[in-house]
Amino acid sequence: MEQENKTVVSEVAPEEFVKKTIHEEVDQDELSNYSFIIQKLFALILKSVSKEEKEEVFGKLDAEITGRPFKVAIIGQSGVGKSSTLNAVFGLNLPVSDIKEGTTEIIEKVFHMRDGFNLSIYDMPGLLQSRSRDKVYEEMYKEVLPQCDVIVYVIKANSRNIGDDCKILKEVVLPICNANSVKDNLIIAVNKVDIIGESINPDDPELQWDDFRNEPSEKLWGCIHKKKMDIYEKLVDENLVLIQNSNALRPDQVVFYSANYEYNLGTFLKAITKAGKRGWIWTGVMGLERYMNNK
Ligand SMILES: Nc1nc2c(ncn2[C@@H]2O[C@H](COP(=O)(O)OP(=O)(O)O)[C@@H](O)[C@H]2O)c(=O)[nH]1
Ligand SMILES: [Mg+2]
Repeated sequence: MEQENKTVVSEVAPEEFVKKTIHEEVDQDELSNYSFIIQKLFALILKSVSKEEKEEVFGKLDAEITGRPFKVAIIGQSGVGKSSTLNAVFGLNLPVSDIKEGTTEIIEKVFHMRDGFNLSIYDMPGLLQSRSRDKVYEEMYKEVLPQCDVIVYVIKANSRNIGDDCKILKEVVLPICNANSVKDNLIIAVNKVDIIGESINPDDPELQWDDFRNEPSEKLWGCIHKKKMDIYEKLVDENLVLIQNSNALRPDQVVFYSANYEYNLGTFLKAITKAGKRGWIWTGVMGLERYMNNK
């Protein structure tokens, strides 16, 4: 295992980024149930097929699943909930609020899940820090995003203005995705829907999250819905989300959820499943089991 060094933010703009890979072991207890759902499904479908054909299909399936890791890039400003989202959606145990501002390292964290399946995570900083640093980050995005099966861009639902995020998505992230034919891998993840009410009126108990039922009250649900529509409207205005434009995202590539309350993760999972060519692998291999255990 490689040693992780603390990055010291220097005043001088760095010329380039550094790449390193850290391997992490995952607690096997929770994951002891051998055989992935996708393999079980294939076994059922192929019940009456010859042994040779079955072996061929399983060989190809195994190559897809274990032949290379499932790669996820997560982008967003510090504090939007990137680590919390990875923990909630992918069942990880990353430190939250682990401020790592200004790093110019590309760190690939490889999680050895089970039965040869590996999950690779790239935790990427958001742009608009400083012009020189943004240049390096943009180069980092160009290097990493084309390799990823899922690219998650995290926004806070309680932001007053998502203009900056729209600008980054429109001018940097989406063009990189389109240039590398990975636009379908991109998910705009709108986190922290639980605190939309608090940012409207912190004293209104009806706008507080219902911890007991783990869902919004009717009044808060109304606010969340309104916010959702406002965000969609902005994304459509900016040509980021459009149904009849092959360079824009589909509406279902935008998900609204709460990482802390693990609320609406089903929608997130659906978006991952539909992502690009390999999104289904996560659901078939790990996600569906995790989702079913969660509900
Ligand atoms: N209320 C609320 N807080 C959240 C949510 N997700 C993350 N947070 C909090 O936001 C802070 C930053 O989260 P973290 O995952 O470290 O953000 P990162 O810097 O983007 O990785 C922490 O205090 C989290 O507990 C959420 O869904 N709801
Ligand atoms: Mg983090």
